[in-house]
Amino acid sequence: MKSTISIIGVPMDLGQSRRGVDMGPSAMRYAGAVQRLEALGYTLHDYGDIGITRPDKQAARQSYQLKNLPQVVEANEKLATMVDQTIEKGHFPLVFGGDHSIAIGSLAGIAKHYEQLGVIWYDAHGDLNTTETSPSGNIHGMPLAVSLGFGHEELTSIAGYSPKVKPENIVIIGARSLDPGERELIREKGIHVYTMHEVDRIGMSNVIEKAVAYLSPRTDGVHVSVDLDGLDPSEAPGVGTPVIGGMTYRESHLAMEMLAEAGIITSAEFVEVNPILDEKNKTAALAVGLMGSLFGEKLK
Ligand code: 5AB
Ligand code: MN
Ligand code: MN
Ligand code: MN
Repeated sequence: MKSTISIIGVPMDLGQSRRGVDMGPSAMRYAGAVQRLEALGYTLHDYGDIGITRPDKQAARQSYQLKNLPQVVEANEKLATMVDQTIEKGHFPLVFGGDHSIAIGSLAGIAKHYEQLGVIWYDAHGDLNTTETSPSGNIHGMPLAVSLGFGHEELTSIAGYSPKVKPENIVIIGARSLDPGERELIREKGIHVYTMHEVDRIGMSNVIEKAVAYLSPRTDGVHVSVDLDGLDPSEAPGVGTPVIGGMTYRESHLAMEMLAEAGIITSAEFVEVNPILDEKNKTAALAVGLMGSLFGEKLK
């Protein structure tokens, strides 16, 4: 892994309907993210938080079929530029959310640097909805579809190109809540999904081995997008869309440790930490622990 890590915070809650997830970056900093990674020997640059334009009236939140579309587009354009610049500098981009709609900007900034970018999507959800299939109008349920080139044109065209990733370069891990349109897209595009059924059946160790064996030869970089609701709500209570029956603390650490060992990860983001819904910053601390594992704590 690169020796310099650049943290970019995205204090955004506009891609969904529950307030508080905009405080995720602060909570992860408070839980000691910078110190944790410095202790592993990395040089850290914390670029602070990007500025988010809030809709000026409550009414504006409801006035689009996609909630807060203009503000989400603006934030993701900014994020894409920031991420792009950190990669230009030779740093490892580590993005703190914010709701998962920010993956649109992360991937937009990252993907232009890779011919075959791989993506590991650690999440209870597929985030593969489009304007047509979304049951909620929440953009945090759409970032993976958008990055594949499906969805609202203002979202897919962020950073001026589309698509960002190819369906065959994606692996979803931990899914247990998929909407009908998402299932259709998964089937149609042949996206690799390890649902909780597979995690239970073959174990996390085999899931990650298979994911790494599949992605490693076909990709030239891999982004890991960790939605904290991938974990069971008993371990990660501070999330806006909890789904029972998720991955455990140990399974998640094992996953991150094995990714560290594989040495394939070139960028990462930790999203959906909502301190308002959390219990004494437990979920933010969990996220920071997972960062420790992803950046090789166990290998030291
Ligand atoms: B998250 C749902 N599929 O589209 C939708 O937390 C939930 O980033 C999306 O994974 C959850 O609204 C988005 C029902
Ligand atoms: Mn999720
Ligand atoms: Mn998600
Ligand atoms: Mn969520």
